[in-house]
Amino acid sequence: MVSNHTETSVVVIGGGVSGLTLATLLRKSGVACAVLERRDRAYVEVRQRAGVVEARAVRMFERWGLADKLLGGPVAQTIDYRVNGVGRIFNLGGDNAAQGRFCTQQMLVNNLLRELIDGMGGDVRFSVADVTIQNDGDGRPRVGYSDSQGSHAIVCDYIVGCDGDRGVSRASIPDGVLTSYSHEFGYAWLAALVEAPVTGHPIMGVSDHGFVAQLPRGPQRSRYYLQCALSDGPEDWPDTRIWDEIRLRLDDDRIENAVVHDKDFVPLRSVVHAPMQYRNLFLAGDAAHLVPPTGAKGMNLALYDVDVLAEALLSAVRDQNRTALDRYSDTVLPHIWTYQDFSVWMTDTMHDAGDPALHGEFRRRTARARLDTLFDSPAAAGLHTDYQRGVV
Ligand code: RFL
Repeated sequence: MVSNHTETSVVVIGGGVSGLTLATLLRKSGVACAVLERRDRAYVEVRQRAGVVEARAVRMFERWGLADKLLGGPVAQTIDYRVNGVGRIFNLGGDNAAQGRFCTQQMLVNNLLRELIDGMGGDVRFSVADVTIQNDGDGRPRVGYSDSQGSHAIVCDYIVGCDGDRGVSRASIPDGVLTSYSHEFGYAWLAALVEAPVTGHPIMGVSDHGFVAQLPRGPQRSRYYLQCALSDGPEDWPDTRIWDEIRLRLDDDRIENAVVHDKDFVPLRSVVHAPMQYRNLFLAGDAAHLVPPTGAKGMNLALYDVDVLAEALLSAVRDQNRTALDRYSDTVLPHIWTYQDFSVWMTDTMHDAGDPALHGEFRRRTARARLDTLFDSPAAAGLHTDYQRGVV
């Protein structure tokens, strides 16, 4: 077995959307950086998740001169909020509205890989295992890992943990440093990728039988989300049940069965780990916080973190000024809490307004009143639009 020691400025652990975006921003700015990813490139390229890059994040990519290379075209500026099959179209547009761009997380990750590795010769090491972090303040930080060639160590100035909720970065921080704040909603979503496009507007559907959504995932496909029990698994949801429930919850018998490509079960929960830094280790994206997917903010918050972090790392590396880096957690957390609040609002509203067995008739009526307010009050509609765009 070979043992290698190398050196760089920033080691990014995790080559998902946050790690690859950060590495691309740093590389573009001339900062030396290596990404360690435990999966192989083919796996990372096909992993499916989020769908829309919000308007704030579009502006961020424009600012870094990357929007046209990385993002797709403008996204639908409407949401069809349905209650038991009756639709009302909420318009996110308006004159000169900053627009989100349609870009599945998979498309963005593929474009980032192409730009970073194939375009800029970036250093992304796939299929690594046994990542260890030395960040005890005694000398420069050091990241160890192994791969098919043997064991390796990288000496660096800064480490960024972009390795999701179950990664090694947050776990390496000593007990007592971080506080975890969490909320469990008590139900889950079945996420089904199907061979059927959205034909009208993206749908967020309230129904007496539980929540249902249909969101675009390319010209031929869409993803349906169905509220289900936390204990549910694939054996509880054969394809025929999925289509029966979609027809029932949207109150539309005309919907035809189509191919279901995959089914994922996602427990709905909200978590923040704070502070998002310890010595020379910084956490970004799902490694630091989780939101329920109802507000479609997880990827967008990850992009926010790495935007702030990239600027702070540039100041630290290029100008030897650590002020912004030391304030990283304090800078991003207010934004994270704002969108935690929006995600809780969306989740409670869309689920409480549906099946009264969940939280009772009183909560159902207040949640439906909240939805009505979006259509009755221009002030409420304006605020909702700003949340959707990510500019609150
Ligand atoms: P990722 O994308 O999970 O990437 C983490 C990477 O770290 C690697 N890794 C390791 N590498 C090295 N060593 C280790 N020990 C490692 N452990 C893990 C992993 O292999 C992976 O490559 O986290 P990141 O970058 O923080 O990005 C977060 C987003 O992926 C996430 O927030 C979104 O997908 C959330 N999300 C949505 N966000 C939106 O903004 N809009 C949406 O519409 C939206 N829909 C969704 C979603 C998440 C969903 N699921 C699956 C929870 C819909 C669903 C169903």
